[in-house]
Formats: sequence, C-alpha cells, structure tokens
Amino acid sequence: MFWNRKKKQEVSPEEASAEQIDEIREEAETAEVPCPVAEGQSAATEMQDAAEQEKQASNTAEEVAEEEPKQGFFARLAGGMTKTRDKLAGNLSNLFKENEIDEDFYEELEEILVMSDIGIRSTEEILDRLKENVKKEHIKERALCRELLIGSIREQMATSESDFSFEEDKSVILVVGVNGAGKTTTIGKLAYQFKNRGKKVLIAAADTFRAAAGDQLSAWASRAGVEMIGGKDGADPSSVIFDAAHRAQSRNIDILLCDTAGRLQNKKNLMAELHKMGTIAQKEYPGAHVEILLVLDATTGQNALSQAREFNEVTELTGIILTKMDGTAKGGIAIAIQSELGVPVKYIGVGEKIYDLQRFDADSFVRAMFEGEEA
Ligand SMILES: Nc1nc2c(ncn2[C@@H]2O[C@H](COP(=O)(O)OP(=O)(O)OP(=O)(O)O)[C@@H](O)[C@H]2O)c(=O)[nH]1
Ligand SMILES: [Mg+2]
Repeated sequence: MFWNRKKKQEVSPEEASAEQIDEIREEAETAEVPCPVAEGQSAATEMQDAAEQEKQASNTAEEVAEEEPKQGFFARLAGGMTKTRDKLAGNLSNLFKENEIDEDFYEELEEILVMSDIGIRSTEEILDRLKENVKKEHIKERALCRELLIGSIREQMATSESDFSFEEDKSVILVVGVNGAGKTTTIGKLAYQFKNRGKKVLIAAADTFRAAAGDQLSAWASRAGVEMIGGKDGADPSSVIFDAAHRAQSRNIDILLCDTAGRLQNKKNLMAELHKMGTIAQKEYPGAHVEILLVLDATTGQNALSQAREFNEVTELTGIILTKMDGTAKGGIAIAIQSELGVPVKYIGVGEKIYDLQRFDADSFVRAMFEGEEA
C-alpha cells in the first residue's frame, strides 16, 4: 500500500488504521454528517436528486466551457511565465553573446540559474551535466551550450505517462498543502477537466477546520458541474473522507477529489491525519488508487521548496501541483523541487479561472521559460 514504504512510525500502521477506522465508522454511523442527500430520503428521491444535480451540473460545465479563451494553453503558460523568462532570458542572452567557455562562463551561468530560483543543488547538477557534455561533444562555442542547457533541463523535468495513469484508474486524490497555496481552486480546476473528459467526479470537503471552506468548495463544485459531499465545520476530516469514499464506491465514481485543511501542525499530527485519511479512502473504496498531491504556491519560491521537503517527510507524495506560475519570476522553483525531491511536478496553475490548470509538460515548460510565445 502507498504508505508502506513510509518512514518509521510509533504505532504500527495496521494496528493504528484498524482502530482509527473503527472509530470513524462509529462516528460516521452515529453522527449527523450533512451531505447533499438529506437523511431519510428514499432511494428514488436520491436518484432523482442525483439526476437533477447532474443535469444542472452539465449545464454549468457547458456555460463555463464557453468562457474558455481561444488562446491555447501554451500561449497562456508562456504569457504567465513572462516574468520568469524575462529575468532568465535577458541574463542568458548576454552570457551567450561572448564566446569563450571558461570558468567565468560557468560561474556566471551558475549565478543566473540560482537567481532564477532553480536552487543551488539543481544548478550544480545542471552545470555538472553541461560540463560533461561540453567535454564529450567537444563544444567550443557558448551558443551551443544554450541548447545543451535547455535539453538537459527538459530531460530532467520530463514526466512519464505512468505518472498520470491514476487519471484513468479509479482514484482518490488527497490534495494537501499549506493555507492559501491554492488547494480549493485547484480541486475546482481538476474537477472541471476530469468532468469534461467524461469522468464521474465527486469532491469531498474534508477541510472542516476553516469556516466557509465548504462554501468556497461548493461554489467550485457547481462551476465544474460535479457533486460535492461535505461535513460540519469542525467535524473529523476523516469522517468526511469515510462518507465520500463510501459514496464513491457505491456510485462507481472515477475520481474522488479531497480538499484538506491547510494548517501544517506538528509533523506527528499531520502524518497521523494524512495516514488516517489514506487508510480510510483505501478501505472504503477498495481497489482505488490513492494519489497524494501537494499544492505549492510558486510565488513563494524557496519557501515552496521547504514546504515540499516537510510534506515529503510526513507522507508519501505522489506529485506536486505548482500554482500561481502566472505573475511570478520564481518559476524556476519547479526545477528545484523536481530535482531535490524526485517527486514529479504534475500540474501547473497559471491563473484563477477554472481552465487555468494544465498537466505539466516538460517541453512546453522549458519553451515557455527560455523562449516564450514566439518559439
Ligand atoms: N494567479 C493565480 N491565483 C491562484 C492560482 N491558484 C489559486 N489562486 C488564488 O490563490 C488564492 C488562494 O486559493 P485557495 O484555493 O483558496 O487556496 P487554499 O490552499 O485552498 O487555501 P486554504 O483553504 O486557506 O488553505 C485564491 O485567491 C485563488 O484565486 C493560480 O494558478 N494563479
Ligand atoms: Mg481551501
């Protein structure tokens, strides 16, 4: 199971999860967990409501789809990454004007990459690879180094098809991250995309910590045209996951997207909570793939990297979503995170609209970062 490869824990995962699940099961059976279907409704009314909701949902999805700009995602990505590119490209073009490949060249290049939030560690890796290739291919001109540099970053950032296989499986996606990173917005965007691809999507509002978090998510769910299941403010988030996973199984849902609270309490609690959610999702929706996606705000640069490190210590992240790539000069952080954590960046957000999210694609990213729209 996904957490089995995880770090040392004081209680054995099997014991802990069995106890926790019993607790949750009891709570869920006795507690009133408000959800879109009120208690006591007959199965027929439930189905009618579901059909009605689905009808409204598809109307909403169509309305939203009409708003989507004609401009392709690459153009929007390149537009969004203007600040990152301006910072990097201007400096690089001066550097590549000269011809000699000497120590000064490597030092200057190092400075430019570090300044672009690519991070010291990944910059060193990039430079080592560059030096090796320059030697191997007997390169004598700086201009040719540019292509090598871009190619090696592209290779480093490449995702594999299997990174996205969960999109085609039955999946429970736990979306985690600190306050304000963009979790709720991203869930809305993901729900919209999956729904448009014909998937049956359900959203679980497991951020029961912050008042009004459920309302915000519910607005996104209706914009995306999908159903949401919620819990009372202050309810145990795992009880929401329990209900949602249960419903996902009974309704044969393809993708269950779970919003979680943004607070990063002490590591032990966070680890226990995420572990519990994962365990419950797996038990209540057997056979579903559990994906844990960390949402990071790219504008926070190196801070996003340290959050990624912390979360990666407490849970087994399966991917990163970088939001707010628009309007930041710190887009290079994507490279630092991928290189340091070895966790793939799977999606990037370039705006606040429902269609402003895309699967991460190394080729487009590198083009947007180094070359821009005209490339
Ligand atoms: N420009 C831009 N803004 C974004 C993007 N993604 C999210 N936002 C904005 O970031 C702010 C916070 O987003 P939320 O989705 O509420 O963040 P959250 O992680 O759910 O926050 P909490 O629920 O408080 O933990 C909102 O104003 C969003 O519109 C993006 O890709 N680009
Ligand atoms: Mg939120």
